[in-house]
Parts: sequence; C-alpha cells; structure tokens
Amino acid sequence: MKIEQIKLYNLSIPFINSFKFSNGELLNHTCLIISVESEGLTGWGECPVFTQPYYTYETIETAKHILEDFLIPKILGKIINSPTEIRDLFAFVRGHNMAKSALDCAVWDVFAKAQNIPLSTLLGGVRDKIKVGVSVSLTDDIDLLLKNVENFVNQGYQRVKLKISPSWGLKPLQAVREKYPDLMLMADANSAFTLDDLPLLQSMDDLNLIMIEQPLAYDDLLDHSYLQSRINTPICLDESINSVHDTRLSIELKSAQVINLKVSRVGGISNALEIHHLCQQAGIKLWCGGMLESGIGRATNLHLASLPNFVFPADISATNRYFREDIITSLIELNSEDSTIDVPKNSGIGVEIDEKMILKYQLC
Ligand code: OSB
Ligand code: MG
Repeated sequence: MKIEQIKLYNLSIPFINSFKFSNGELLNHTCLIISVESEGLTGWGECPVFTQPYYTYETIETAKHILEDFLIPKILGKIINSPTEIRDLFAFVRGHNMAKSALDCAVWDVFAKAQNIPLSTLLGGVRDKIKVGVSVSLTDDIDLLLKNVENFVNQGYQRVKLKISPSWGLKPLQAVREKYPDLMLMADANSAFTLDDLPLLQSMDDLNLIMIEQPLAYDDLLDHSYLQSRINTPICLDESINSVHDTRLSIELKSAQVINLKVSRVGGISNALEIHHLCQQAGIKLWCGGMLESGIGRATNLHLASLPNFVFPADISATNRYFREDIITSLIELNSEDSTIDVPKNSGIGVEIDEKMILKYQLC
C-alpha cells in the first residue's frame, strides 16, 4: 500500500476527575493522534504521551519532533507491503517508542481495513470480549478511596488496581482488602519504592494481591529479581519493559512473573507481538495495560488484548471511567455482568472517528 498522506493532531481532552499516581497528577489526557491515508482508507494511531517526562523520557514535544522530522518522512510516499516492515524502517531512531507506536498502529489499522478484517483477526486474536479492570487514582483519604472503589465495583469492575506510595504505607490497600475480601486486588507503585522498603513490601504478602506492579526503579531489572526472590506476591513489570531485549533479560533474571504490556511503551504492534510470543513460551503471564487513552488507543488495546497470553483483566476501562466526551462516535462500554468490553467488530480498530471532536480538543 502506498502511504499517501499522514496527519498529526495534538489533543488535550479533559478528564472527569484528575488522575494521580506517584509521579504526578494529570487533569487532561494529552496525546498525539496520527492518521495514515492509503487507497481511500484511513488508519488511526495514538501516542498517549504526557507533557512532562513522568513515565518515560518522552513528552508531547519530543514525540512531535521525532514523528515530524524523522518517522513520517521515512514512510510518506513509500510503498509498504506489510505492516511488519514499519518496525525495521523505524529502527534508525533509537528509543522514542511512543512516537513510533502511534504511526506503527495507524499503519496496522489501515492494512486491516484494506483486508476488511478486524485488527484482532490480523494479529491472531482468540476472543471477542476482553476481561477488564480499573486503575484507581492515588489518595490518602481512605473514605474517598473506599467510595471510589465502591463506585467501580458497583459498575461491575471485578479487578481493581490501586496506585500506592511508600509514604502512605499499607493503609489504603488494607482498607480496600478488609471491605472486599474476595476482590481481585493489585497495587501499582510506578517505581516509588526501593529495596530499603523491603519489610513493607514483604508485609504486602498478607493482602492476597494478584500482583504488585513496578515497585522499584523504572530502569531496573536486577533489584526486582532480588525482590521477587524475597516476596511471594508476583511482581509485574511495567516501566522496566520497553523492548524485546528487556523482556529477555527479565525472563533470564527472573525479575517478574507478569508483564503489563502496553503497545505504546514497546514501540508498536510488531514488538508487542514478539514480546507476547516470547512470554507465552517462557511462562510469563501478560495483561494489557493502559495509558488513559482516547477511544482510538483504547480500541487498539482491545484488539491487542484478544491475543491468548493476555490472562489478567486489562487496564482498559469504559470511556466514562475517564471522559465525558471522546473522539470516536460510539462510547466504549462495560458489560457489567461479566466485567468485559467487546472487541470492536468492524474492520481495523473498528471504531469511527469523530473529526468534529478532534477539532474541538485540538491545541493550536
Ligand atoms: O502505570 O499503568 C500505569 C496511567 C498512566 C500512566 C501509567 C499508568 C497508568 C494507569 C492507568 O495505571 C491505566 C488506564 O486506565 O489507562
Ligand atoms: Mg503501571
């Protein structure tokens, strides 16, 4: 397919409530949206990057620069025979995975649309609805936390992830566990702990958590390996896994039993697929993470999460968990009876883009 046109939109969509984690607080979902036009079809991809380098080193400004000055010129006007070519074409840029992922996902979408099949079919997906859970913002106000969790549980979410920080100790987790003895509960530290917190991390073993996500440094695999050998709760890596190579190292070092796989963090669908297959062989369980995406990234994630080795409920909640309005014409909704979301059935990512909303939330 000839890549005829590529457009980039810089958006800021307000959240219903701010999202707080150990590195900062977000009031809006900032992202770059990419469209790729080919043979009368349009593919869409999202770069869910923050304005500050809180989570990875990328920011809106760096992603825009890398896309406009390096990645877009590399494929614009070229003939691409398979979306798997994109990863190799982008290999000349080191890192900048979120920038790469947006364009890579848009090309995968346009190829699935050209074959008139859902993206999940092109990827080898095996299910048409995805078990999902919800990620709950950081707060030390226990009453507010319990109210927030109750609200999500009442909506039908069966798996809850609490953001945690060492300064507030175990109290938030203990309070939720006491009220919900059987809930699938987990914690995400976003790298806020060190090995000095070992006793605190060991005491989490009493809380029957399904996993603890990224307790230690964002660029560490060795300390996580040490920690995993001293706690029973499975460690899940998020920030530490940015490539196939990181995945191989974490398997060799036994740094984690679970990986939270985000297509944006690993630089696109080809890398996500390779990591998926590698983990499947190595007995490392996956689940699909989220970056507070708009409907475009949320839809891409639903297709990816249909692959067989995604075994824990995904961080893909319904649109109304975060947004009053979205840039797709239909909202993504929770099936409250079984805590699932349907994989969109139409071709490609399977959702229709609301260009009026893109213009409404576009920054100049
Ligand atoms: O660590 O998984 C994370 C959101 C932004 C940045 C990092 C993370 C998160 C989440 C929310 O936990 C996941 C979602 O609902 O999209
Ligand atoms: Mg995380």
